[in-house]
Amino acid sequence: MKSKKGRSLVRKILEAHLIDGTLDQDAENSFRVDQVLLQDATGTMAFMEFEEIGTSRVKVPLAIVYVDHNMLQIDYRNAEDHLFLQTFAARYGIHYSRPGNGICHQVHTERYARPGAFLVGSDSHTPTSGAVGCIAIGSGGIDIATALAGYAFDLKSPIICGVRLEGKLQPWVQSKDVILELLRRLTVKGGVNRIFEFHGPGVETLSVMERAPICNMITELGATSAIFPSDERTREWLRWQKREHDWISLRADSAAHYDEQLTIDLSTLEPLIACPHSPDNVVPVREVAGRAVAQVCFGSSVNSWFSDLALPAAVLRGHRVPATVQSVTLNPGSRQILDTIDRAGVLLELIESGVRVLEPACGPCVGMGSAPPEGMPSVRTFNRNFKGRSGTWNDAVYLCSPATAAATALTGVITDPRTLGKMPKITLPDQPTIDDRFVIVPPPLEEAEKIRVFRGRNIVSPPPQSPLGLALSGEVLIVLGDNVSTGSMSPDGAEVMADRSNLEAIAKYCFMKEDRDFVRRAKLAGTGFIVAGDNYGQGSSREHAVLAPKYLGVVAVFAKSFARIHRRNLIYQGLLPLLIDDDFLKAAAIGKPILLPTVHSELDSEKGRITVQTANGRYESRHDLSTRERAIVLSGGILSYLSRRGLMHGAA
Ligand code: MIC
Repeated sequence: MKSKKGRSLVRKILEAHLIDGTLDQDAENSFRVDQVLLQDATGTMAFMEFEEIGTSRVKVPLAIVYVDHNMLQIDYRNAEDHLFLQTFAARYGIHYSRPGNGICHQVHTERYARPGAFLVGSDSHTPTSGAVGCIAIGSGGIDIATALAGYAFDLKSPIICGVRLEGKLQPWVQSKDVILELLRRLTVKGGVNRIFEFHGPGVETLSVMERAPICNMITELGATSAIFPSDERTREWLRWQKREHDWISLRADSAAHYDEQLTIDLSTLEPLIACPHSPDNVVPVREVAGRAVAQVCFGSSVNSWFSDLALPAAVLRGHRVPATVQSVTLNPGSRQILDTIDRAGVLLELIESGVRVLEPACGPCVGMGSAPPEGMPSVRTFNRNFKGRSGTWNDAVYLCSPATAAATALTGVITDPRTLGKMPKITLPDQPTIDDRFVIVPPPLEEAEKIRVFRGRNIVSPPPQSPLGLALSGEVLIVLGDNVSTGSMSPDGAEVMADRSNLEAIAKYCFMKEDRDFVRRAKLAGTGFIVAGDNYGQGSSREHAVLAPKYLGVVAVFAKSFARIHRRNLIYQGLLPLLIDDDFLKAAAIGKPILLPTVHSELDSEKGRITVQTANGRYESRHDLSTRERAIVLSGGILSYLSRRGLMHGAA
């Protein structure tokens, strides 16, 4: 992130929000936050953490909580959690997007994201809003709780990767194929600590609605964010949303400096598909064409934009989905898009062809219903296909564009859409129906202070954070490979996610799909360690992936490398992310004792190493914690850190 001359767009927005730091390579910086978004599944815990800080009202210009994940009300839990969120939001000055209004990423991009803003959100796909030219970053609940209280957002200078887009997409090739191409090239860890900035002549060929899926799935590269310039296409979008007043022109200087550069010639891309069980397991659709599918799913926060739904309707027009396909579903990204496709006649066409229309919510993307049959391909326009995320442990989920999914829904087998002949032309309606009444605006402070927050039976505050001991000891509780997703520590699905507000309840499911004995073993051991390979904790921002193991006694995680958000979640909850090499991983075995005899004093020094005693002898693990991060872990987490420094009650 060097030169000030020839500044990238990322650099410009970061500079405009810089409170502390230099933005130099590897510098620790803090940024002023303009907007905060939360969703229900991460929001309940984040709100309880915000409460700990003891602020009477949020200290950020705009904060919104969207109810979009825990939508299957299978008992009192979600219903009562929603009441907690609604009353809490009103009490503390947070907008509340009611269930049914849509998925946070889509609604935020439609109604609130604006060029040049700095947005943080308690959901890993927050970067979606980068499509309108803002910096949008996902993080863990506790981090977002501090942002709500007005503290700056800390971020080590990201590596800025310029992606030059050239050419124009061919018929049947969509922007989803652009992000799948990036995943094919860079893998699920290729974006760690990077912000991807799209520039070049190909940019203007993509509307904001085509840019959004790319920004959404940048998360699958492990990236910090993605951004497009705010240009005439952005203006067009904001005008469509009746908020052209939010538009400003924002782009990189000519000859901007990028730390890394990539080029994608849009005209050379073909339809791509990510095969089970990783978003980077990408091949051309033609290579897997012909496989019979049991399910096709349209929609979600990635691909619910107008043509994502209108194109499948046009492809399926006059046809019925084959009887061999058990279900074809659509979960629209927002009430607005549902209304828009209804008025445009698209919805009726989809229903007539046999598509099962679900409510605007995350739905099957997070295993909230519509779980597929075991082992049978489910083709989805979503963003993740980690094993079991769909709700069926031995699932076989493929990720692709709406065009490929439409061709597949038509034929019943994975189909390259180019084999369908001429692509139907899609015309955008003049205007969507703008209706913000499903977002409840919080009352003014005097009124808000009288509101009693409803605390349902499943609202259980997390235990207080306590300082790190002088030494740590325990046994190895589990040994894992590369790219373990947070869905392993805290699984998706209606049953488990309903317990997001209750740590004791959710801890029961920790690693349940990998190792049924983990919870019992951890409880018996009392304290212990996780040992894993590369990119540990990829995927979701859910801090429950740290809180649940911590609740069960895990005190530190050894891994070859960590995913960005999960690493931060560990630190902010007072757990040590320790770096190891292959030999340590290979030698690790469940039940083996581990002692960190001098962890406190070593962490309190500049050493960067932590001594580990194992049955095989002495080992020096590494850490890459900044001075502040070390102090946070020593304190036992961010809340304890703030409290010990007399910094509670929110930023001044
Ligand atoms: C996801 O797509 O994995 C989720 C569910 O939206 C998560 C948030 C969560 O776990 O609550 C995310 O991406 O952060």
